[in-house]
Amino acid sequence: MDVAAQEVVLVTDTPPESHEPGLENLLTEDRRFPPTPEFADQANAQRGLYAWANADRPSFWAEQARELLSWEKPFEEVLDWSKAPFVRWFADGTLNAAYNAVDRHVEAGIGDRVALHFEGEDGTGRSLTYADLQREVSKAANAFTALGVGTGDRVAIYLPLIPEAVITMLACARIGAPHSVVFGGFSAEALSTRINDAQAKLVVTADGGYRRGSASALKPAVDEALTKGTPSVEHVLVVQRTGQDVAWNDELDVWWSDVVDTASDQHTPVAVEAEHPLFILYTSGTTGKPKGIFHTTGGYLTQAAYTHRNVFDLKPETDVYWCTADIGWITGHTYVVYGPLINGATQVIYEGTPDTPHRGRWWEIIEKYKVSILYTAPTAIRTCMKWGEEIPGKFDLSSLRVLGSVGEPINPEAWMWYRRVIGGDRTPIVDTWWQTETGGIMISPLPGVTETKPGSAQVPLPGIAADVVDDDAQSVPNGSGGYLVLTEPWPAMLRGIWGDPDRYVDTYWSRFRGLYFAGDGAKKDADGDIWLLGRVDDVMNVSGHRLSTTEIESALVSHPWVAEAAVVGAADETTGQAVVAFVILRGDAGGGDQDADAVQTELRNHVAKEIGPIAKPRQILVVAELPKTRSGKIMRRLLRDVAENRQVGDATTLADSSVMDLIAQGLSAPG
Ligand code: 6R9
Repeated sequence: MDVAAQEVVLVTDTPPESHEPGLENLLTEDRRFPPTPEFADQANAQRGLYAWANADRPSFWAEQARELLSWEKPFEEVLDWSKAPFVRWFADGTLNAAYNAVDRHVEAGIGDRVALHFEGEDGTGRSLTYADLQREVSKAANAFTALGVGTGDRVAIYLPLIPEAVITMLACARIGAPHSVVFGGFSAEALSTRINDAQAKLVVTADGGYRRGSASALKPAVDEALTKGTPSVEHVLVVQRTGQDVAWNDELDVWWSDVVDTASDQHTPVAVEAEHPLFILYTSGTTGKPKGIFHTTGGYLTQAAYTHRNVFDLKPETDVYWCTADIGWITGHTYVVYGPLINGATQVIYEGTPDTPHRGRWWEIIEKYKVSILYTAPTAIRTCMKWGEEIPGKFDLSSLRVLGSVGEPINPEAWMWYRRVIGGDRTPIVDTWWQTETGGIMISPLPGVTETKPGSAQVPLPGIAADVVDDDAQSVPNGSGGYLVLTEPWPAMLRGIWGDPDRYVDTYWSRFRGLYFAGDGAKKDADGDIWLLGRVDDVMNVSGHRLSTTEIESALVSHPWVAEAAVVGAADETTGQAVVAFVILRGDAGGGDQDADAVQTELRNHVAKEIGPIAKPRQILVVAELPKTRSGKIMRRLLRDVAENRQVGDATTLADSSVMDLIAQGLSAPG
């Protein structure tokens, strides 16, 4: 059966037996990958970092802040936690983010190092050195100022992943105007809500961008967002990317080529206080209105630079780094813009999709630029698994030396595939747990130090304190599960929810007194290493047993027929909740040739064997796609609607809004 044209299979037989507690499968993972001596010897981060940080956490961070950043006025104060949960770091110091990311490298004599290799989806591209970036960012800063944007004013950014997106973010930082990037795939409605919540004065957009081989328009969404009433907006600045026709409003709209390209390339960065807001970023959130998470300058940049240098073992003189995230996601802020540029890295940015014009596009890019560090999401890895390993096999990936993963728990089998097929069984993998709210990586192996375990993010970084607690906020013993919490303030901590301090306290600090509640389930294994189990809202309760969606998904993906799986709990008269699984079969491994019943039986038995009969899905639905947000998170809420035969709820944050129709059509088709 062809993967693209699969029919949906629906089985509704007996509920799973309820006599097995099970669910130990992730904890019995016994594959281990110690760092090679060669890697360990040359690594930026050595084991001693943990002891150093543990000895005095605030001074450790102060050292990092002094070493990794250039301050206009050095700070004396380090941490102020006296008004917890509102935090201040390095508060009496001043600095500028764009100066740190760009100018100081030019001053240090490395202005001709490439900062960005831009690869357009259409095959066009250009490379910008740090000196180029300094000129471009200065021009944009002058133009924004001329358009009336001052220090403290907010700028909304609605752009494809092109150099102007990075330039715009840095130009905002240069004048101290907090940016609010809205992912280009979001609707006009989502855009207008975010513009209004932040009261943005300027919107920077483009005529369009290239996606899946064609020019897709962006400006019409801005035009529509503005018709909904956005009184704060004074100008819309439009980059010409595709050359497609746009509607024009003479009072508001200005072309980038008219005002930025013609502006002076000399500009003095505005030094701001360490606690000056650098950006607002709205999180998709499963319920309620989106939260405008805001980050400030000194602490955020310290952790961005520190984690980027140590977790990816960055050697700025020789590495070519590529993070595949869009700038509309926090990963794009911290690990495309601020972390790498502050560290003087050379990096690749790619505008388009991995399968345009062919499914080897990413691997071709790695071969072309000799990428040595790759940072991507489990969803992308599983998609590539589904397409088959012969595709990456056609390219020379020998330049790679570190691989990273972020966004969701990575299933052990996807981890193994990533290491073997992409990493040539040679590269360390860093599975990095963090959130929009944490600003930077929090839990991750260190590539020259940690013996890695497929599927586990393992240990808090030096300087970070995390724990797993039970309902009463008590630390759980090794071998048990509970909720992930952060127990000490960290420099890149969110400073709040824009305009709503109470919601900040309620959401993150009320569940457990004095602890930051991350909203993720987690377990500690026998060694005390942390395994992330998905959002707490995704935990199911089947016959009184708490089952994690991640564990069952990992069990399904460990079967050779399965490329991707999403599991939800659906209301069930007998068991309270029942497990419903949505699976995508692998084209290359026999799964596609099986008939529906065989797939059902085989996969249900497989889950029973891997985890226990309690975890057997009541239904397994074979689908061609899963509904995902742009950052690759499966929207289980929508699948739950399907599993419970409800009308599908709000799907506006889906990367591809047609997916739910596809699933619904499949369900009603005979089969
Ligand atoms: C960076 C980012 C945050 C949520 C987080 C968790 C999930 C991210 C993960 C992971 C397991 C990892 N998550 N990384 N779960 N292992 N390595 O993704 O930020 O979009 O705010 O999402 O993503 O559930 O709470 P954000």
